[in-house]
Amino acid sequence: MVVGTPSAIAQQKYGGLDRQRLAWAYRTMVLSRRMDEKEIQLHRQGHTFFEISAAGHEALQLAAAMALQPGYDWFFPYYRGRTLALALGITPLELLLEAVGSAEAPFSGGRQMPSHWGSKPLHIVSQSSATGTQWLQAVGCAEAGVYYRESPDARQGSAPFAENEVMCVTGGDGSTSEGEFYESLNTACSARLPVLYLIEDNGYAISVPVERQTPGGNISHLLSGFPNLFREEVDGTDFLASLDALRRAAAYCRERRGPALVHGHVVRLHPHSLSDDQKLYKTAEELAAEARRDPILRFADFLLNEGLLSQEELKKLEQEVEQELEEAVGRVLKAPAAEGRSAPLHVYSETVDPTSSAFEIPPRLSGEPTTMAELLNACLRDEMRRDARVVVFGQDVADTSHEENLPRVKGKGGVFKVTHDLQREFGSRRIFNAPIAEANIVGRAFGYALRGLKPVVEIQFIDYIWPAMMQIRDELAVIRWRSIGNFSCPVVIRVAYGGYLNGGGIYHSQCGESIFTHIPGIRVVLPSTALDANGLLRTAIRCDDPVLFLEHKHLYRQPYNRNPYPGPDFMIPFGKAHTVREGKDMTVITYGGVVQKALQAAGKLAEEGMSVELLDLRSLNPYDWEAIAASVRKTSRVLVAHEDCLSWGFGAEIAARIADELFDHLDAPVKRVGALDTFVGYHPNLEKAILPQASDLENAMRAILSW
Ligand SMILES: Cc1ncc(C[n+]2csc(CCOP(=O)(O)OP(=O)(O)O)c2C)c(N)n1
Ligand SMILES: [Mg+2]
Repeated sequence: MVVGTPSAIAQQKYGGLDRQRLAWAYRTMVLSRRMDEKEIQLHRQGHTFFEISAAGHEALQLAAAMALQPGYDWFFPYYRGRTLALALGITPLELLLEAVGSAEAPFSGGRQMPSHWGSKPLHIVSQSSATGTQWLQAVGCAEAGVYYRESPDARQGSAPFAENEVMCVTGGDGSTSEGEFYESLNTACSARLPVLYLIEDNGYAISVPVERQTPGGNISHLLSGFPNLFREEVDGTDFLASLDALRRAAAYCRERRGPALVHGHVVRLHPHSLSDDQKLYKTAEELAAEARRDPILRFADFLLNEGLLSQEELKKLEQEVEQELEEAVGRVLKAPAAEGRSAPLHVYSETVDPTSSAFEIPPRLSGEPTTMAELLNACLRDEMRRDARVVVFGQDVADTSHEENLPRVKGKGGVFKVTHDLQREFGSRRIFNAPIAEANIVGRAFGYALRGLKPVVEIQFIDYIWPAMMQIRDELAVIRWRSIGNFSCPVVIRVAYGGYLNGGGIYHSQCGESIFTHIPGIRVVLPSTALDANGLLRTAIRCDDPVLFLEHKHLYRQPYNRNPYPGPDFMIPFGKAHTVREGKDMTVITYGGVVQKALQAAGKLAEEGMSVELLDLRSLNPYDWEAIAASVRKTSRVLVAHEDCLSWGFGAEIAARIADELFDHLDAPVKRVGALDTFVGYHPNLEKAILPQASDLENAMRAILSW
């Protein structure tokens, strides 16, 4: 089945490969297979801790590598991609160093399981174990290339893109069941992106057969309705047929006709991984039939039958492989193991410290005080003017997707208008709407950031961030750590959150900050005033870590938190609390929507002569422990208050640390105020009972002061 008309590729004999190249192809497949077998042996001997095999997939992967170009095209492989990696230029020594988890393992320093490689010079992106996150990342990577081509101002450093580059993304039959697969096709097909999907269909996802994954059992048939998508089905155990198919697909992508999907039927000759026993769910007949389709045996037969290589020549190649492997194993077994003390490295950027004085630039105030929404908008405008790499996308963020209508409409610019009017200045290439698919937004942003762009994406409500959680938790937060700093994706995710709305209900009032502060590798920032929002967003955009930037909906347009415009350079470092009011009798630590409530309560107590110190943390990861400790040492009494549910909340962490490190300074128990452990109800009576009110804070303060 071929859909679309690929450009004519000369049908030369043996795919135009000469004897030498065919011999190299055979050797590479054998090397891959023998490495799998060797790693299984090393596992039995206790030298490695996991193994996952490419056996049966070799021909298809080799064909992909030969149809494309390392260091020019981009590769998002999955964990079964050993032959692809070897054929693109990763060495057996490098793979084995990863397998034993050596400190010298070049891609992960012993952090990743074997078969999760990534090489910057070869454009092989560090991969996770999650099935299906790679699809959207490849799409974002392709968009970044298009962006660079069309926006010369954004190019920095050497050759950030290549003409006609192709993103090759691979995955198994099972991983096409993930929603993100379809979310990626949505954008790749709509924007005709040069993404080459290679589906390595071995008929199983661990023990689940393909007909239980894919309606009709055939993914390329299923996708027949997707516009602009080239599709071709091929016997992936036949090397030359696979090479032909992949070359046609690559040509289609290079000609910018759209994405292409090659559906290769392969066999999984080994169990899913060393933790699996496939005899438990495959019959002996099935296993024998798979063995007969072994791509290496098929290729050897072909080479012999065509008289291209003799039996002796094949043997000689196999012996060469054996020797190369033995040498590599000998070196690897002497290599130093990963050391525990390396663990903290590369969680965050090691070169850009957003808590440093470099991010402390004072405001130059001008004009009348204005709202948080306005000053966020001003910051985005300033940063987009300053740096052509800043790209904004999300649901409804554009003024209109019909650009030609811009002169005739006022423009949407976000459901809270934070991005209003930016499209008019910066155009639809730099600020545009995304489909209602949160993983799509974050997964694509990953691909943009990977290539040095600065995506500032919007998730419309935190209540709906959860489809993006896999991309946030397993990808954005981890990529720097898992690749020992070789790759990073410093995306800014702006998210509207919070209640106190009188009618927000369950699905427009959530907080959830502690879910994200619990993830290492991601900064969490949460301003309560217009000025802080402006300065902290600028720091978020200029820093080198992924940032979750939480914007409280109730605070977007309050009269009490307005400020004048602070100029285009104003920045506030992360991890610096703001002392909202000074006091000596007790400390209240809070942030976001509760700051104002705490201020009201403190004002009441002040009328009775009690003096409360109020800290607004402003950023939660990192948070300002010095300011907390200094204040608690001064007042000896402390309340931690937040809008999110009380139990397992951010306050629990702060309270525990105070109890641990400041016990000697306390004159009263550490108290917490938070929402009831329920959801936020629609009727104002419910919301009032559920979310912390100024009176709740006042009562807690009185209780602490009465000790
Ligand atoms: C999101 C996610 N869910 C579950 C798993 C556990 N898991 C690892 S591989 C796998 C099967 C994948 O099958 P397929 O995509 O067909 O690839 P194959 O291993 O057959 O090459 C599963 C369920 C995972 N790694 N990621
Ligand atoms: Mg499979």
